Amino acid sequence: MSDTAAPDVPQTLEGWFVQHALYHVDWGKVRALAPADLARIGGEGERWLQEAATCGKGDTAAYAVIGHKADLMLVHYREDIDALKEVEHSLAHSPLAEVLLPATSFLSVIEVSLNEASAVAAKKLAEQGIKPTTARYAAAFDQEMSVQRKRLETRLRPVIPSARYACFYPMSKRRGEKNNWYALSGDERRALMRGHGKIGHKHHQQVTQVISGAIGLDDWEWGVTLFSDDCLAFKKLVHEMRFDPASALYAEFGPFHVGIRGQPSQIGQWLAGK
Ligand code: FEC
Repeated sequence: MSDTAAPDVPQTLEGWFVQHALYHVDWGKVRALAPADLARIGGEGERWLQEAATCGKGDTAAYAVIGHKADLMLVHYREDIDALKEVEHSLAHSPLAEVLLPATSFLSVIEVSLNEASAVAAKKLAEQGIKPTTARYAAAFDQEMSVQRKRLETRLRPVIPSARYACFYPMSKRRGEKNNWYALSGDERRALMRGHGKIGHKHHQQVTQVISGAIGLDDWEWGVTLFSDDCLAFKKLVHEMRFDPASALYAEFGPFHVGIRGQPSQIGQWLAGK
């Protein structure tokens, strides 16, 4: 998106591309494997995960998912969509894939909103009498946005938080006949997001959230990934947000997936049921 778009269209910065890839394990097949084959798949799985996690530009983490929606969630952060395809393809051709069945996946890109910052910049320029349609305005606005980009770099390209638990779900903003997020004014949306941020901030010591935008990329508008060492903190945060108007009136949610972080060295033991 251009930095000079109308200020009421939320400005965003984008970082890593993200894939949440969920798989079932074919446990019947795993149980029927000869011990040597199980050891080979476990060893190759460890090697593959280790390589994916240390690829240099991005990160990969594995989670054992609780419940029947999936068994394994892989979260990949990569520089671009091509690199996401590469990691997906390399898994499909690895021995680990012999015991995996795809469950679902979600494609998005880490997003930081400049909704507040761009409104402040636009106001500042208006106060200086710089008109929005002029080249001077475009240059000054771009300058401000590049300052923000530098400030937010570590949030745009993070390492996957090392917390023990992750909670992932997709969501969209409601476009109902009565409550339509996209028909609100910029000021109304900013006020609602301020309220949202305030509630979120109360939980920021227990939960790290990564918001990734999926408009034009997948079936929901955002991916929400929460990381915490206390999985009850997910319930407390999401519950409190349900009462906040930004969620109560304007949010639609997809399926929730909660997983326990596993290290590459654990995958062989995990497949063996230990
Ligand atoms: O219009 C948009 O920009 C929507 C993008 C967006 C979605 C979203 C959903 C959730 N968040 C959740 C947790 C937190 C926590 C903090 C927090 C703060 C923000 C800010 C923006 C923002 N969130 Fe959000 N959230 C979205 C955008 N959120 C903007 C404020 C500034 C910033 O941090 O970038 C507090 C973080 C901190 O202070 O350290 C925690 C959760 C959801 C899912 C909604 C639900 O009801 O479950 C949880 C989409």
